[in-house]
Amino acid sequence: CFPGVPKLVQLADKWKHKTIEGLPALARDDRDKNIYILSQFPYPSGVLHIGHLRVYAISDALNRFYQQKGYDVLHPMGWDAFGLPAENAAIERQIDPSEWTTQNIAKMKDQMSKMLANFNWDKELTTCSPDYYKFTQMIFLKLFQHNLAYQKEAEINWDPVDKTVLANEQVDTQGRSWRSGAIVEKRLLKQWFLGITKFAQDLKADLRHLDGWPSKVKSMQRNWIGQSAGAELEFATNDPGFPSIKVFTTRAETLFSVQYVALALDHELVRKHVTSNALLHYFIEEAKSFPENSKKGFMLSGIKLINPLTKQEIPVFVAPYVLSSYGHGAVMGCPATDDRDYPFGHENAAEESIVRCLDPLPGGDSSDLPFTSPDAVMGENTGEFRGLSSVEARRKIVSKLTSHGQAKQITQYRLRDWLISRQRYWGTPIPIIHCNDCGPVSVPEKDLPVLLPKVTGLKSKGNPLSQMPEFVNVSCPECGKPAKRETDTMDTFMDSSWYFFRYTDPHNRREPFSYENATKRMPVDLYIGGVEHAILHLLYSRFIAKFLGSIGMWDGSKLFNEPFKRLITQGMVHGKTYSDPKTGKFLKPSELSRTNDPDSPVSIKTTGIEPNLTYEKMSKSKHNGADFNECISKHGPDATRAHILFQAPIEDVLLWDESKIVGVERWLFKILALASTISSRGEFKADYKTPENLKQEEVRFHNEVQKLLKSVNDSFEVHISLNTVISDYMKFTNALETATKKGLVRDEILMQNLQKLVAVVYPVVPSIAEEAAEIINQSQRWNWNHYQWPKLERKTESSTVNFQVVVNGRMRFIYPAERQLLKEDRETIISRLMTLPEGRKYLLNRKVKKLILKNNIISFIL
Ligand code: ANZ
Ligand code: ZN
Repeated sequence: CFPGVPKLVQLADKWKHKTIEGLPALARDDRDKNIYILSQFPYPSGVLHIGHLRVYAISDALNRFYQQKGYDVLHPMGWDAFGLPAENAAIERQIDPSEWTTQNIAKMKDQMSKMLANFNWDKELTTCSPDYYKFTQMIFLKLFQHNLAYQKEAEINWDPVDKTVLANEQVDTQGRSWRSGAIVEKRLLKQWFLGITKFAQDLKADLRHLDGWPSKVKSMQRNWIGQSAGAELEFATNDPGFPSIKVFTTRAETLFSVQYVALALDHELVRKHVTSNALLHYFIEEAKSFPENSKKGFMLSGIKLINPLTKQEIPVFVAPYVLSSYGHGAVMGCPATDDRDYPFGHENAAEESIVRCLDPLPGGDSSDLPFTSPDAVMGENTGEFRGLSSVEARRKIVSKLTSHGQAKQITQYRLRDWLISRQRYWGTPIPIIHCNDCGPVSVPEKDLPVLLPKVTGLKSKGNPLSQMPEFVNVSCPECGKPAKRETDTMDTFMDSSWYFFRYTDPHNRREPFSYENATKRMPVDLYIGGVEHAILHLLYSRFIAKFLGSIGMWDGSKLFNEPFKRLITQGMVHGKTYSDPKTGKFLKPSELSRTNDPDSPVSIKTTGIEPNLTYEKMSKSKHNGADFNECISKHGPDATRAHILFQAPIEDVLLWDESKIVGVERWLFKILALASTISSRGEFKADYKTPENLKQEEVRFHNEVQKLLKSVNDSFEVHISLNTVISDYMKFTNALETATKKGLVRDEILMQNLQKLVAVVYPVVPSIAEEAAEIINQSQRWNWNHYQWPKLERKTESSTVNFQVVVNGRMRFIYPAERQLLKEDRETIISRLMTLPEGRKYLLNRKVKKLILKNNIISFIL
């Protein structure tokens, strides 16, 4: 710490009340100037960590900046409060999850006020509160009424530890649950889905309009949606009960290489045969546990297909490598050109040799199989298409088959419908009643919310709702007969897919939000959050926003009903990590010895050797965590905020090194010292303008300050580059300090610029700004509005110039004179210079051949 730092902590306490309130509303120049700044709402785990500190430091600085510029800023905060951790904590501790959640929210809110974050607490929302989830249910019912929520028997991912269904996205590449880490099992269950795929095309196409999004995030979204243009082709069968099979292909020109068709395990034709074929049944049961790249297959020996182009007969296999939920769950197998079909064909259709149909482009090599390049030339045995490029042949083949009714050009998406059912307690109940006669029926709007019943002593994992007869047994809203309530709750991504709309109208009791409020405030202008949400949360939110737009609940047509105009993804915060170079073991602070000098080397206590130093994701096991509360109570919130913004550009990983905070602390003291020094130089007029007759040093100072002010402004408004803001603050402070110490600038100009400095540092270090403003106000009779963002002034030019006098190419002396001098004639200039001793020294009795005037140079050729 810089000596005296406790003072920074005291100052924050002194001004806390005022700073967390934000700015007193300024008289606004323009009522329509509003902005919506949002940081992703946290899960109420009970503690904020350094990563949160980073996000809220960013969003609060932007929030205050826009307030100072006279905007009506919406900067709300809330809690993403449903989900497993609360439920698990409740089971462990035998408390009500809502109680646990409420306590955690209180703790985290306190931390937010400790860091001086100014949020619109009057708009706070909590997703587990009935006055929020009532509207989550209402939105679900709107989806249901538009056929975008439906039930389907589906093979689901079952987490045997948490006893719940997981979305595909929640299972990692090793087949483990993202939360419990357990190996996920496959089960067949009736589940609720949302029809996000109906919006796939817009979700893909509209990414093009999101100029304010990092391109990395857009490409992640694009890949996730996975659009591919191709064709569906029909293969006739010899089964009169099942006359044809459709396959999806992006490479129709490879029809000449097709040697089999492979079907997914649950393809309709397979299901038809499985009842009468015990071997097939056995194969399918076994195949469920095969790896995804399995080469195993089962031939449906009675069935033959006809290649629609070559009319050849080909066999059909059942193969686990075919995805049931992509295209038509059927692949035309081309061992010669596809790297998945090649090993499969080799293993299963081996008696025939591999049939090739493509040659490489001139100069290329195709000796290795499979030859997968999509840019090729049609080879032997391709009839009328021989010699065409593969792209050209593809087009012609599809159009030929289309004219025979055997093909159709289509676009496929990898995106699947969104599985939202969860068999868990702590979530929004799905507002549906199942009736034997009427089927699934909406809970009438007047009966919303379907309250989550209180459960005392949550015990087993799993879903307690299904074991509560008083919850389950109801009468059908349509026919009045006994019926059963749905007991699944919703995926919590559903809660967070619309919360940004609710902030625009948080107290509306009738509807999720009013059309007017949402249309006025949405889209969110600046959305700040982690890259970990780059895919799902953003995709679901975009889907729901587009859906709500499509049914006229808001008008976002200016930006294609997109919810987030500009997206800022902050990088992670990594901690200083020490490990033993021999064993690789992570070391605790207590295992290290260090001197008081932060720059001297650290050593391992037991061995005396120097540990390895790396920066890694903070975690308990690496003993590299920085504690939010500790940091703030040691350095104060202002220094902490400035430090975290200063250390790295927003999008980059931030290497947290607390010792570097000293520089920031020193800077803050400099501001306070300058406030005292300059204020003590007298009393100044309140409303003076920058004087006209600036001396050259004053001009230089003035211009430097203007340049920095412009840079600070643009870093906030255009580039959102907050590390640059801090370094510009420091430059500004140093310029002011130098000018003050050296007496280069009139005191009134110092005072004027001190005020500007105080105003512009406010977004990042509000209590320092308040304190400095108070110091100034105590010594001055006027009061000024230190919240007003300074207007940029023109750069000025000095009326006096330091002319360099050059004689025969060498600079001889400096002549300070008014700029007007340049307009005088040659004789006047010479006689003015001759009044100086240096002028006489170089010019007396010499003949001037030439006199050149340029900028601040007076050059003589003698
Ligand atoms: C023949 C072919 C030949 C194919 C070739 C590719 C290369 P993308 O681009 O990802 O959309 N396919 C179709 N349905 C499938 C399913 N249910 N499971 C697994 N694979 C499936 O991939 C499209 C290609 O994936 C399609 O084009 C099809 O194989 C395969 F040299 O048809 B292709
Ligand atoms: Zn009914």
